[in-house]
Amino acid sequence: MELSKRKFKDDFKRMLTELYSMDVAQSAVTEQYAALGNLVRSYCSKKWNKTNQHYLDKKKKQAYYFSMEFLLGRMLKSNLLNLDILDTVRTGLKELGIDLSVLEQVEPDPGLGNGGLGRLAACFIDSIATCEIPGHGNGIRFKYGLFKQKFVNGYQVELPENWLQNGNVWETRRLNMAVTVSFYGHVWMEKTKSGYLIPHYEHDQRVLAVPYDTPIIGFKNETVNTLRLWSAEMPPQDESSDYWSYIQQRDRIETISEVLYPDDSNYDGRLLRLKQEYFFVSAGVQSIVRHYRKMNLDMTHLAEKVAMHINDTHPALCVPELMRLLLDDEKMDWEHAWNVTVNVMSYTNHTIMSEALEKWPIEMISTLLPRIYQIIQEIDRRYVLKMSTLFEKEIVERTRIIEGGHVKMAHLAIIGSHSINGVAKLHTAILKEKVLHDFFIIFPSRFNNKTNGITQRRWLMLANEPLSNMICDKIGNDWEATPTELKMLKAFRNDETTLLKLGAIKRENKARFADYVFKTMGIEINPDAIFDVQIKRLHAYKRQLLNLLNIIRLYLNLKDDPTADIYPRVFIFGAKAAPSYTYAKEIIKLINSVATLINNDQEIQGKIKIVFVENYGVSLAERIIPAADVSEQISLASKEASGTSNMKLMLNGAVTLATLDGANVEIRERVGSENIIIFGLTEKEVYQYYHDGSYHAVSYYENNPILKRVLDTLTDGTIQGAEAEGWDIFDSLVKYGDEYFVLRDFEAYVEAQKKIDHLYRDQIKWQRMALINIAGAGVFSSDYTVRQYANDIWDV
Ligand code: GPU
Repeated sequence: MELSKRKFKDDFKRMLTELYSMDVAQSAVTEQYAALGNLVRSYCSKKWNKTNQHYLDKKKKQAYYFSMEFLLGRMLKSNLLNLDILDTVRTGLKELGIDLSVLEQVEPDPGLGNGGLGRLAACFIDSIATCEIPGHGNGIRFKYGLFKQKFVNGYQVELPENWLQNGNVWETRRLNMAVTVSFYGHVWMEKTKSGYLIPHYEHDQRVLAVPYDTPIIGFKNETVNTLRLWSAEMPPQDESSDYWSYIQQRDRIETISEVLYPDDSNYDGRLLRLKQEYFFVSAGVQSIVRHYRKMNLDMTHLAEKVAMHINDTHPALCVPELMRLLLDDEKMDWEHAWNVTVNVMSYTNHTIMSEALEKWPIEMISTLLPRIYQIIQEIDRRYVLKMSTLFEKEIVERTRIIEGGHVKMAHLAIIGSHSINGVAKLHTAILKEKVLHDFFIIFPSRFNNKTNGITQRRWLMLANEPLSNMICDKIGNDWEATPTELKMLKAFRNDETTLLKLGAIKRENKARFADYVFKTMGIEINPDAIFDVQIKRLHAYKRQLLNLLNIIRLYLNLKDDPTADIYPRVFIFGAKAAPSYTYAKEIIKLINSVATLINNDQEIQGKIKIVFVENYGVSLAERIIPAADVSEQISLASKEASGTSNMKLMLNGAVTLATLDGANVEIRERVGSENIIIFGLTEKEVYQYYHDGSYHAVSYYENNPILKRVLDTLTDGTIQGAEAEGWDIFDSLVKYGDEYFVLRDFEAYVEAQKKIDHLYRDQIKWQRMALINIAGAGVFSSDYTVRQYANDIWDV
């Protein structure tokens, strides 16, 4: 947008006066932040309204991304960038004596997600608006985001994250668009003379779903889409109800949108979670159908105007909920309603891990959602009836929705969608060949791949301005709109000046991060050391342990010989564990204990250090990623569906140290095997081990003396303060079979780490690798990913 510095300064001062009756000198940073936030919102409000009006006037088909999680991160700078007023605002504020970067920190980081899945949803809605695709997010306005992590004596402690405490400048409450969601009670079907079945709900509990809308601003364009998050409230009071039962009832209802479940890739079958899922699904589907009705079109053509996307199985109840509205409200017959539903719905699978697959006990669903359960039963009955004529009994039994006393949500999502996608080529192949093979036999054409992506705006232009500026100096700014243009950087692969400049920028970013670490944690780290980064949820399959075992090995080397030629290294971890995931919490404690041991051992002269940042999240990622030299992507092959931090880190010039898992495979395709360090078992080898059961972890312990010595430190008192954890972890690896092949991959990992130590010493060579990684990262822009969704799946 057009905005002069002068106008901005006037607007800003006026806003401060309007909101707080203050001038700049009197105001506190919190007030300045709120004034700026409100101003930015007012700047986009016209475009927002116009976008909506345009969609309505042109009767545009719109996509709705249903997701339990949207891990947005702070919005202020991102909105300024996308409105193309970042520089104007920054210098305008400076002239008023205000530092924009200080105001940025005032904004709470809304943690409405656990990890990759939620952050993907956030990158997607940013890209959807940027690519001028008519598409919106639909989710829950959790009062409490993901817990705040603290370390107390090295143990993870969870504290509530009250992100809404000081209000949220970006949202608009729209009470007039509230809808009612119904739980419990009984349904009975009345057959009318004309043959329709009309449901009657008795004694059901009604919840008012109130939408809060946040504008999602496209990058330097006219599109402003909507993220609609629903909040659960008490419906208008019934005269007859008594006061105290009203209060109790209100509390019960508000609990629905109170807190995000802190589980990542793990299923927790609690009733409240099922309530949350149905709550935002029903509210979203109802409001979409209501909006469609405004256009006065026939309901049988819904799929021509609406696409609904099911982000993992959490919103799978979209399928029976749309059926319910079409059957009960629109009086459509089953076949037509089913046809419409399947054409509207699409589903993304984000994991092959069985512990993440949702399956709800029949009695839970049928009690909480009686009408929905009837519909699921009918979907299941018809599925079995139809497929039994075409396929063997066994395959139909294995793929049906209701089985073994449970409703299988993935089966519901697959049967009810016209498209099922995985999130990286390897992941999709495993779905087709292994995990969802039965479904692939039945619905081969529904399966497709959409490799994940990340937005280069947040993860390069905002997080790493020095690098972003340097890239513009070298190749201009076409890459901002067309990220594959980053490939032009390759022209500089042999230009020493460019390579050294790249190294200098990285060095500055590392120094800035080192300052931050010193100020916040009191740990001194050397910006000339290799910054080796593993940032992701703590999960056994992601193998933070493999990283740790190598660190212990290095430490033992240095203890044997303090002059050993080890290139200085800082190992940086960021990871939250689900509060109930004991093993993951034990690993956190162990890493922290090893950190205490190593960081305080004078003898090793600071050659290796461990920094485990507290409360890892989007804002911390924005500080760490620009400072990373090495990107650890070391999951057991086949287990990481895609990964997205791998893409963010390469985009910032880190070299990937990886197994051939998830999107790492495609990163290698882009940069060539000389510019990525690959090690470890392949997916085929892992499946072979499963097949022949021939993995015996204990023999690796017994036959590799280095590994044995490392593992023994877990139990021999070397690592103080984590004795119980050390034993549990030792046993999990040596005694209980080492589920994720940590010991099997140890030697290969050590060799790969040695290679990095060696490569880094030649800075020209290293920075060339960094450059080629940046140049190859363009294809992983979520702008491309969402265009593929829009073209191949949503048809918008
Ligand atoms: N993922 Br299932 C999550 O972050 N949470 C989940 O509950 C499930 C999957 C991740 C995958 O682990 C990661 O590999 C992928 O890149 C990401 O989803 C986005 O697809």
